[in-house]
Formats: sequence, C-alpha cells, structure tokens
Amino acid sequence: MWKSILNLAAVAATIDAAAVDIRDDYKGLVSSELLRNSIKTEALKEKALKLERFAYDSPTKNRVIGSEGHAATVKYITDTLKQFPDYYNVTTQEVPLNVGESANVTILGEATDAYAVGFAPSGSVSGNLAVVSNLGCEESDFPKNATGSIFLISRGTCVSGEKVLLAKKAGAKGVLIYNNIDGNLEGYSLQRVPEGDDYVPTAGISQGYGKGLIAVVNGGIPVPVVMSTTSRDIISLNVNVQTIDGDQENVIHVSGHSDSVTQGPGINDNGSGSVSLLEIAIQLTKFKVKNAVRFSWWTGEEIGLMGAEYYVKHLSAAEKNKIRLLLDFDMMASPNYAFQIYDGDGSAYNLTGPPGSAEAEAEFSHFFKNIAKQNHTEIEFDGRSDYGPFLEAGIAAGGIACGAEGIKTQEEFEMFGGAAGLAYDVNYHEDGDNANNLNYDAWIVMAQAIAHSTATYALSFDSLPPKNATAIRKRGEAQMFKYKQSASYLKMI
Ligand SMILES: *[C@@H]1O[C@H](CO)[C@@H](O)[C@H](O)[C@H]1NC(C)=O
Ligand SMILES: *[C@@H]1O[C@H](CO)[C@@H](O)[C@H](O)[C@H]1NC(C)=O
Ligand SMILES: *[C@@H]1O[C@H](CO)[C@@H](O)[C@H](O)[C@H]1NC(C)=O
Ligand SMILES: *[C@@H]1O[C@H](CO)[C@@H](O)[C@H](O)[C@H]1NC(C)=O
Ligand SMILES: *[C@@H]1O[C@H](CO)[C@@H](O)[C@H](O)[C@H]1NC(C)=O
Ligand SMILES: *[C@@H]1O[C@H](CO)[C@@H](O)[C@H](O)[C@H]1NC(C)=O
Ligand SMILES: CC(=O)N[C@H]1CO[C@H](CO)[C@@H](O)[C@@H]1O
Ligand SMILES: [Zn+2]
Repeated sequence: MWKSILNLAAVAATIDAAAVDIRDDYKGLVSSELLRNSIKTEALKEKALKLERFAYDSPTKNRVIGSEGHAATVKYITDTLKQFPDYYNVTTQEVPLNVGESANVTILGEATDAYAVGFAPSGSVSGNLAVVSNLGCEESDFPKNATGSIFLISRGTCVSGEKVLLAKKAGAKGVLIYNNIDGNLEGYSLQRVPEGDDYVPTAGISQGYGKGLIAVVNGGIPVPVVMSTTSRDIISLNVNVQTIDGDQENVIHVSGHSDSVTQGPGINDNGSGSVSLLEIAIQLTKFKVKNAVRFSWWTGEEIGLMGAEYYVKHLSAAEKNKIRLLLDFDMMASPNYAFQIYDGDGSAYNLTGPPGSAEAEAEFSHFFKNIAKQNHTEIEFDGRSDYGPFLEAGIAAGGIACGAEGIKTQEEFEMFGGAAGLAYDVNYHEDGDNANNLNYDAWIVMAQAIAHSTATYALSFDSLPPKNATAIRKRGEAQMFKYKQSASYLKMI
C-alpha cells in the first residue's frame, strides 16, 4: 500500500501546512516513541482553536448535536482524513437522533422556564399535576388514579425514557421532569432511542421549581398545567476511519466524541479528546502498522452515549469479534488535572471490564510510570462515557481522563499540583470550557499516552488475552449489572 507515497505527498501538501508534515520523513513501522514524538502541543492548540471557532461562529455558540458547530466539527475531521485515501478508509454512519426545540409551559396560569426534552414527541397537552413518588423508575412509584394528568418526576437513577414510558402506562398525558441538581435541563434527552416506543410530550424544569410544586400538590391544591412542546428529528454522523494497512481481523479501536453540551463550546469536554485523536490519526499516516487501527468520533455522547450505542447495536457478532480493544478518550486537558486511568482490573473500585481491560490499564500505568514519569490515579470503570456500550457488548475497553466536575483531594494535590478542594475542571459543561482554559502541559502528556497505546497495539496484541468470544461475552454480562449500579453511572442519567 505504500506504492503511492508520492501521490500522498502531493495531497498532503494541499492541506493545512501546520497539520501535517510532508511524508519524505516516512519512517517505516510505527513505534510508540516515533508516534509520541510526532505529537506537538502547537498542533493540538491550533486544532482546539479551530473547534472553538466552529462554536463561536455558530448562532448557538456551541457544538451540540444538530448545530452548525457540530456539523463543522464533523466535516473538518472527515475532510482532513479524506486527504489520505490510500491510508484510511473514511466512512460516516448516519445516526437518527432527536433534539428538543421549544417548550411553552404554563403552571397555575403562569408561564415558566422549561425546555423540551429530545426524543419526546411534539404536542400540546393539559391536565392537573400528579406527583410521582421516589424516582419514577418502578411501576409502584406512579399514582393509580391520575389518568389524564401531567406527571411530575425527578431526574435520576434510571434513564428518563423509562420514566416516561411508565408514566404513559399509568395514564399520563404529559410529563415534567425536574432536575436533581442545580441548573436547567436545556439539551436534555430521554437518553433512549425509541424503538417502537411511544412517549408523551415531556419538558424539563429546575429542581427548585419542581420541589415547590410538590409542596403545593401535597397541600391539596389542584395545579393546572398547559404545555406545548416541539422536538426535531435530526441525522447526526459518527465518523469511522480505518487503516487500509494492517490485519483487518484484529483491530485496535481508538475513540472520542465530537459533540459538546448546549452550555458552551466544549473544548476540554470533549474537544480535547477529538483533537488528540485527529492529530494522532494524521501523524500515524507516516507509518506502517501490523494491526488495523480504527478511529471513531461519536456523535450524541452528551445526550446519553447515543452515537456509540447506535454503532455497537449495528455491529454483527463477527465485527464485534474483530475489535480486540476499545480505547476511549475524553477531557484530556482539564485545568486542575489529575492523570486518571480507568480501573479495568478492578483493583481500586472492584469493577472490572471484559478480559483485556486489565491489560489495557496496565499499559497506561506503564506509560505514566516509566515513560512520562508522572503520577497517576485510577477512576471507576463505570461506563460513564462512550466505552459503556462496548463494555455491555463484552468488548475489552480502557482509557484515561484528566477529571471533570470531581474535586481534587489533598493527596492528588501532592501528586499533581494545582489546587486541592477545587474541581478538576471548573468550566465543565459551562461557557468557560474554551481553548483559553485548557492545561496544555497536561494535554501533551495525555496525547502521548494515546499515541503510546495506539502504537503499541498497532504493532501487537500479544499483551492481551487471546481472542475468545465465548469467554469474553460471559464475563461482560456478569459485570453489566454491577456497573449499572455504580454511583457515577447513576449520576450521569
Ligand atoms: C470501508 O469501510 C466500510 C465500512 O466499514 C466498508 O463497508 C468498506 O468495505 C470499506 N472499504 C474498503 C475499501 O475497505
Ligand atoms: C386516588 O383516589 C383516592 C380516592 O378517591 C384519593 O384518596 C387519592 O388521593 C387519589 N390519589 C391520587 C394520586 O389522586
Ligand atoms: C412557544 O411560544 C413562542 C412564542 O410565542 C412560539 O414562537 C413557539 O412556537 C411556541 N412553541 C411551542 C412549542 O408552542
Ligand atoms: C467485589 O465484588 C464481588 C462481586 O462482584 C464481591 O463478591 C466481592 O466481595 C467484592 N470485593 C470487595 C473487596 O468489595
Ligand atoms: C508524585 O507524587 C508524590 C507525592 O505522592 C510527589 O512527592 C512527587 O513529586 C510526584 N511526582 C511527580 C513527577 O509529580
Ligand atoms: C474459550 O473460552 C472457553 C470458556 O472459558 C473455553 O472453554 C474454550 O476452550 C476457549 N476456546 C478457545 C479456542 O480458546
Ligand atoms: C457528559 C460529558 O461530560 N461528556 C463526557 C466528557 O468526558 C468526561 C470524562 O471522561 C465524561 O465523563 C463525560 O461523559
Ligand atoms: Zn486498577
């Protein structure tokens, strides 16, 4: 496949000079060191600024699914990698999604702040408010004689799609979901693609407002609600790119997500992951590989891992078998960072992944300890990002992160510096999540960790357990129930 190196050089020269070195420095077989050394902070920074510009140049100032900023991000990634037609097979996968558009909700005759919830149908309904007990995850939480009412349910513990289906079964005409933390529910979704399910119009309101309404209803006062919501179907794209070189039956799959939340440009979360992958994919084109390398940029992560879920659902058993290991990268440049590795062997959180996950953790530990010579911690292997659906399918997974809304401990301060008692990323899911607020020192270490693992597995899977679909699938199922009960998984939904 290297027969057309000259053509590639001509193509490469036409793209962004800063993005790609010309290939007369082609170095043969990839190695961790060569790939690591090809990753430069300037190249990462330039691409982060590009994603930030896509956000700020768009009317909504973000890169949320369905927005111009997200479409520009996806186009940028695919256009860049299509410059290497002899190296990569670039494909996009259409993922049907739905986003909430507008909600007008009047309660006790007064208009209130509310947001339409994605995947719920558009519609106009009215009725008195009925309060659902607990979290609305069990049939017994629902009032028996409230047919025709608008049901009020707390967010949390199970996906909101389950709550709304139970509400409909109990006779709800519409649903109001109130937040279980501060902040509005703009950009929220049912977090479950309807599969012949039929939901009712649903809107999100704040926690304070929801609790206030419960007090009124419990006081015996009827609370009339009039609500009108619209939502919009969209097609959003997963980008999948695979080396033409390398054993196509044994694939190292490296992934991140391309979308942001509604509230900001999403440059650490998770532009930093998308950009790291793009830069590594560009640099990899200088090298030959033994195993096929696949890169994916998922859509719809922020609304419930929708892109990755859709992808895994549409993989045949034979295709699943080819993926020896899935690596996922998100939040690569948190300002108050810690170097965190997913606890794939369960040593820290007693929550393991399918066979191969422990070995992936060990490879990242080796990188931090012996190559970067940095401290690292472990984080729970909880399925809270796009690797969740892969775990569920029994595919080995691993990854690293730098921290989101969690608080840095004193011990971590001693290990990494920064500030104890503050969030790893104070701008997490806020408008301050932009290119100014990234920690570039942390980012280059993280990007080199991705380069190390990509190159290592592109050369050999000898450090992983042998391929054995039966064993892998059994282990995966046994772990599923447990990871779905874990504290941080439950916090996500
Ligand atoms: C490219 O990838 C797509 C999707 O996986 C696949 O259907 C197609 O056969 C591949 N093409 C080549 C040339 O490998
Ligand atoms: C259901 O009906 C009973 C009897 O009329 C009444 O006491 C109860 O409050 C009703 N419950 C709800 C949720 O409306
Ligand atoms: C909500 O009200 C605004 C302003 O009157 C209107 O433009 C919008 O279409 C309404 N949305 C719905 C879902 O009724
Ligand atoms: C780890 O989890 C298993 C169940 O999966 C349980 O039997 C065991 O007691 C747990 N160990 C610790 C140390 O919590
Ligand atoms: C690692 O952490 C220890 C404290 O646990 C600290 O003394 C040391 O300087 C840290 N090493 C690096 C490279 O930051
Ligand atoms: C695969 O795993 C199963 C269960 O552990 C084992 O019985 C079987 O011999 C293994 N097959 C191969 C080909 O290694
Ligand atoms: C929802 C969200 O914030 N997206 C992901 C960004 O990265 C962090 C850290 O890995 C994940 O926890 C989030 O799921
Ligand atoms: Zn561990």
